[in-house]
Amino acid sequence: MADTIFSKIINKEIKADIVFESDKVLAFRDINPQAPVHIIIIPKEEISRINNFNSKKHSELLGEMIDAANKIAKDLKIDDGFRLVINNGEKAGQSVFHLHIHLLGGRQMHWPPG
Ligand code: DGP
Repeated sequence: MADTIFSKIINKEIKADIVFESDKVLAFRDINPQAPVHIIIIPKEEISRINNFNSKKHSELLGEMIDAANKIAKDLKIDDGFRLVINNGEKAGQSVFHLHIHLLGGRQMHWPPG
């Protein structure tokens, strides 16, 4: 597994405020929240970025990440409106090269994003 900060969170080598965990998926509060609710949802399997997504291998896993997003949104009472974001590559703002979905909510969102 590539040694990103998220693999350290998966391995419990560094602490995170975990809001959901299953065999394959982990979710925790973002250290630098951009909304009242800002959760990072990651696969425990290391996929560096969405460029490397392979539907034959990863569809079920991505489905579990979306299921987790819906469950967390409901648990945290933002299921009436939230945003899911995947940044792919530095140009899109990706800073941690372990695939993750941002779940943002708890405020009015605007479009287009910056
Ligand atoms: P991105 O820029 O799309 O790669 O998002 C990475 C996010 O990860 C960013 O919003 C900040 C968050 N993050 C980075 N390091 C840590 C950490 O050590 N703990 C937590 N909870 N979040 C982190």
